[in-house]
Amino acid sequence: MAQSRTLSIIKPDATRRNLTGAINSMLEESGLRIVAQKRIRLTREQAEAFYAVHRARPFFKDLVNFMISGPVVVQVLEGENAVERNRTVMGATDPAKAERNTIRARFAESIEANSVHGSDSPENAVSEIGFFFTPAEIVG
Ligand code: IDP
Ligand code: MG
Repeated sequence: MAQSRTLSIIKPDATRRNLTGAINSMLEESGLRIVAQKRIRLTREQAEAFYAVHRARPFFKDLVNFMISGPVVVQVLEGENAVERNRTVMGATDPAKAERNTIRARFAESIEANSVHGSDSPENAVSEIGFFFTPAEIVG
């Protein structure tokens, strides 16, 4: 079966509550493999660039402030249909609408502080992975 990759971010609300391991377990149980991972603090410039597609949205400034409010864990996940598989285990953006036993239903604090990011298409996955990782840092 063809393996593909996606970018995941464990957001500051989750690192603050020491949920990195719990979230990684759910990712692994869903069939994804963590093939690169690092804990970093985003700069404001990085957060603005990463979420540039949302620049015009009313929540943009708050979102950037939230994403730089604490450490994040950026990771590359590998598996079959990695983008879709990760979106499924993440759950809906709004935790109130997320399916039971998804990461967001279990852990998210709000629609903004929703614990995880996941790429939304294979094309965006490639560019988002390249935003944080060099090929040598990804060990499949
Ligand atoms: P996604 O993370 O499920 O792909 P997007 O629509 O791409 O959702 O939004 C990016 C991030 O922006 C969300 O994960 C969340 O942190 C934040 N966000 C999205 N919609 C809202 C909103 O209506 N209010 C506040 N923050 C939001
Ligand atoms: Mg998105």
